[in-house]
Amino acid sequence: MISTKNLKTTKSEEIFAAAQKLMPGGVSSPVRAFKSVGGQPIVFDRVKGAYVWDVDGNQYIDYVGSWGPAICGHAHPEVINALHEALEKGTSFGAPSYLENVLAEMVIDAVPSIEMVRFVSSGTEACMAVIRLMRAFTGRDKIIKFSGCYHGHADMLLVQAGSGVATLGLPDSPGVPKGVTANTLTAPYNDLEAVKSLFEANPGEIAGVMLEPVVGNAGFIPPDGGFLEGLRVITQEHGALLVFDEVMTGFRIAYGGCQERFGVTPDLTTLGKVIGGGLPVGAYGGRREIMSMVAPAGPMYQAGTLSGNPLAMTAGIKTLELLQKAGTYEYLDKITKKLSNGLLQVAKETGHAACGGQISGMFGLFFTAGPVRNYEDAKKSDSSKFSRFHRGMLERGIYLAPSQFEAGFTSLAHTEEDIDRTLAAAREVMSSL
Ligand code: KE4
Repeated sequence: MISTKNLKTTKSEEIFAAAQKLMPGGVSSPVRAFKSVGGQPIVFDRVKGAYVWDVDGNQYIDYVGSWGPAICGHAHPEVINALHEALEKGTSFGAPSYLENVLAEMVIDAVPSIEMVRFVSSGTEACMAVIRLMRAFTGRDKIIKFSGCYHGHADMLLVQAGSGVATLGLPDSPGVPKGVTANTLTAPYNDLEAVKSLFEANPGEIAGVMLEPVVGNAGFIPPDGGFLEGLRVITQEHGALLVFDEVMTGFRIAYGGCQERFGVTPDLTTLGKVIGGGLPVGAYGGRREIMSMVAPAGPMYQAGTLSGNPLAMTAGIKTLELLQKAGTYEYLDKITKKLSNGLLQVAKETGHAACGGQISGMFGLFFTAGPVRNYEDAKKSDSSKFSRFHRGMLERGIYLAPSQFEAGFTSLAHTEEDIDRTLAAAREVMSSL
């Protein structure tokens, strides 16, 4: 394994070597292993604000933010204090708690499509449950997803998925029976004609369409104008449901997510990451008539021991309270625009074909002239150049997502100085690529 030169990473290497004997790939989630960018993963010791420190004492500006939850900055003092108080009352109830009412009300007030919500413990669980709900409500079995979109690791969604599946270049996954994915149809992102053809070829059989309304799991890919609106019309025409997987974009693209920002209201929405403030949470919600099918109100079964966990609810409530402060999304947009535009400018000045962009606190960069409108385009980018860029930035104290097929995240804790430092490092690295 190539270790990151110049950085003292002795302890990281020792700990990771031991980890690889204990856990598959030495990690609890594949994308953390740096497989696609090469080099040793950095073993974190602690995080605070926009920064992480590794076990060797190196400090980095963090643009992963635990893959989205750290939108207020890592270990925000108000979140930590709220958790200290909550801890005194116990760590898990397995019974109704008022905290669930509070966070449910905040989610319902914020997200246009959500009239009722169910909490679970991960985005994967939320996406699994929402597929079952789509099928229960329509009585239809087929679903449409888009290549490069990732909706967690449930069997029926591991079809042409993004994120770690794309990162590791896996053809999908062994262990998923053909029968399970037979009902999962895929289309290229931003291709309304392909969706229309699938509906025409499967009349009355498609329960609904599920997508990342802004893609983060094939790198950052925004919807073309009219794409989301078109999906809304097509699904309504065919009596199918439209589901926005906002696990990553929820409360990040806007307080009300993509559906608020783009003005397109789906029938169902999945959430995660930010609403847990760094603790394990997922959620799914939507129109009352659909959600009323979920047990025990209705017949569609879904359950979870730690669902609605009081600590996770507490961290989520405090995080959303912080995000409600005036100027939050303007600030995220401002600093992330400066970062994204800066990276593209540096690439241009150092002679590298690059494209990318940002919306609010989410951004991406591809080493290709572009445009990148779907996963097929994303795969044409120079991912080996991305790997060298990633390592060069790491050596200069900048921690980017360790894969071309991931988005980057900023937080309210990132300052203009952090962005300037990042761009200076990018100029050095890109000049040497
Ligand atoms: P989790 O089960 O990982 O909480 O959520 C799955 C999921 C669902 N939908 C979207 C749009 C997602 O982005 C995710 C998870 N995102 C990845 C990052 N691309 C999590 C990081 C990881 O897998 O380690």
